[in-house]
Amino acid sequence: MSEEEKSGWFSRLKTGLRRSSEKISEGISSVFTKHQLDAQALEELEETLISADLGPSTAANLVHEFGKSRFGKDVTNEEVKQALAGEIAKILEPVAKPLDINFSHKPFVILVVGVNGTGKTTTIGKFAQSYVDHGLKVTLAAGDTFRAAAISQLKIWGDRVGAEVVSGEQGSDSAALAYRSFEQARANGSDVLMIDTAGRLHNKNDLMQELAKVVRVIKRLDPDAPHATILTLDATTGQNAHAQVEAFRDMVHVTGLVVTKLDGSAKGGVIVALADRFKLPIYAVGVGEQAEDLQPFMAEDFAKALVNV
Ligand SMILES: Nc1nc2c(ncn2[C@@H]2O[C@H](COP(=O)(O)OP(=O)(O)OP(=O)(O)O)[C@@H](O)[C@H]2O)c(=O)[nH]1
Ligand SMILES: [Mg+2]
Repeated sequence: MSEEEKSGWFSRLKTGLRRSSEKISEGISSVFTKHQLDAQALEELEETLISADLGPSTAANLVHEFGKSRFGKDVTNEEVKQALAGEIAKILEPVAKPLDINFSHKPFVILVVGVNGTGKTTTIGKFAQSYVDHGLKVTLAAGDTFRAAAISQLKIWGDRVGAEVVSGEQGSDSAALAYRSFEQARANGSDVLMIDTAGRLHNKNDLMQELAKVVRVIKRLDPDAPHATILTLDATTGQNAHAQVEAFRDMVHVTGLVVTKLDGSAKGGVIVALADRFKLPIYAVGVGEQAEDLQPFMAEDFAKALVNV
């Protein structure tokens, strides 16, 4: 990324996170009117962080770390924000890992799972665009055979980015489709195969069975596949994201997260709580619906944007 692109991206992240960062900023301003970091101020700071979706345990840890070095001292709002951004960045640093493609697998198979509406199909389109931009050949599998609209949505992305789309009839077996897409991606010399999945079936058990079957069937062609499994999470759902990680982690081997809809969400702080609790890599974040709205997750930038420093 060039410096210009970087600063453009940072300002978009900052704008996107404005509703989240306002909450934290205003909370800090009202806490530190008296400028002394005492027990009550720390408690109020903790409440502010919880209300910004950082979660009770992460908020407690952050405030504890922060209080250790500064308790009883005079502090300014700006110092509080800077220090907080630093502590948040420390939590985020270990999970800020882009999705690396291992080219010894051809194709490198990426399975994308998540609750309906969290951004699976859009995220696939965005990743596909960036792979194609880097000169890679990409095949997409319309594994969400549950809805006709899902198949056409993926085809639109395929046409847009120049990726072959393997699809079947609505209601056909998604595991069979995944198998066929793998064979086709091998035959057409693809570097990457991305498999879309349904977010909702008749019930959670059906979804679990179907995802397990997709994985089982893919492994017949390559025991190491899928080589990455992305779970998409919608930032606007806040704390509910925790339950989604737990549910999907039990079904499939989730290797990393993509957190979408950070533009305009007031719950962007949930990323910090997720990072602290699950330690799963955050491959990228989504700040809009267009192909260029997916960017690698950068710990320090995110921490600064969240606290608005
Ligand atoms: N503002 C915003 N909208 C997004 C983002 N990512 C996805 N969307 C929108 O969210 C809606 C749902 O996205 P999809 O990609 O269809 O979600 P999905 O997980 O495939 O949904 P199902 O196929 O129903 O399971 C679409 O209108 C997307 O354009 C994002 O980062 N920001
Ligand atoms: Mg979809």
